[in-house]
Amino acid sequence: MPDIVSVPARPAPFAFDVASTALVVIDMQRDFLLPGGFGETLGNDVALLQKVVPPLTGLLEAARSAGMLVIHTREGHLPDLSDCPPAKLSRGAPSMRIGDQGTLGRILIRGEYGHDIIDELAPIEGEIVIDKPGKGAFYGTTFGDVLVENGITRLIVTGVTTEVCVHTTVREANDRGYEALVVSDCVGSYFPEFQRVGLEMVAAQGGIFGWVADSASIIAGLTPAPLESDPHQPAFAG
Ligand code: TIU
Repeated sequence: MPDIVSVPARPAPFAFDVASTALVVIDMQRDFLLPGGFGETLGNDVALLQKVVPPLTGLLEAARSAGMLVIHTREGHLPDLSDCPPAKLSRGAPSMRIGDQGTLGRILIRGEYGHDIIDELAPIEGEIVIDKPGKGAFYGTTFGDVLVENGITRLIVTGVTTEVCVHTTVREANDRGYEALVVSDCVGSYFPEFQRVGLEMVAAQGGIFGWVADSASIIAGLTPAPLESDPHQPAFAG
């Protein structure tokens, strides 16, 4: 694999080297993807997020094989809700509120079954998990310190939802000087229109706060091309 990988992206190719780039997987939690969780209490059709899982599984595998740092995040609160702003707790008219007992455990509470990452994308040994109380990965967490400690300057960002936690994190990253690539088929929204426009917003105006590419382009860049067979050699030695 070349030291520097360049992938086709909007608004321009995105170049990165594996050693200084992290794959960030945002909030792929049961609370957002499965019936009975936080996402459903807000009135959303959580099935819409399932399409993210197969391409993200493929990208995660490619990143792991390439030796890239993988960082997962989880949105959620302490059991006593001391880290949940009253405005977040009281907002809207959900069917259940944060901290209420649901079928996957207490809604959006750390340590509960629903708060954890879906089985298909479960972190493996050596991967970092950042628990965050807000929408952005930097607010109230050690995420920024982890990036500095690991010499990370570029982020490949995936997860849910595109216009909420992905956008907030990418905007926070941009303001801190990081270059972030959002993976179009590895981020998802409960609103197809927000998905489309959310991706456009990132790359518009010359990439006002990031880049956008699909997972196939990144996987192709991370995966060494097979060696060309020599046409002068017989296919079988024997
Ligand atoms: N509701 C919604 O679209 N998203 C969130 O509340 N959190 C995340 O995006 N993770």
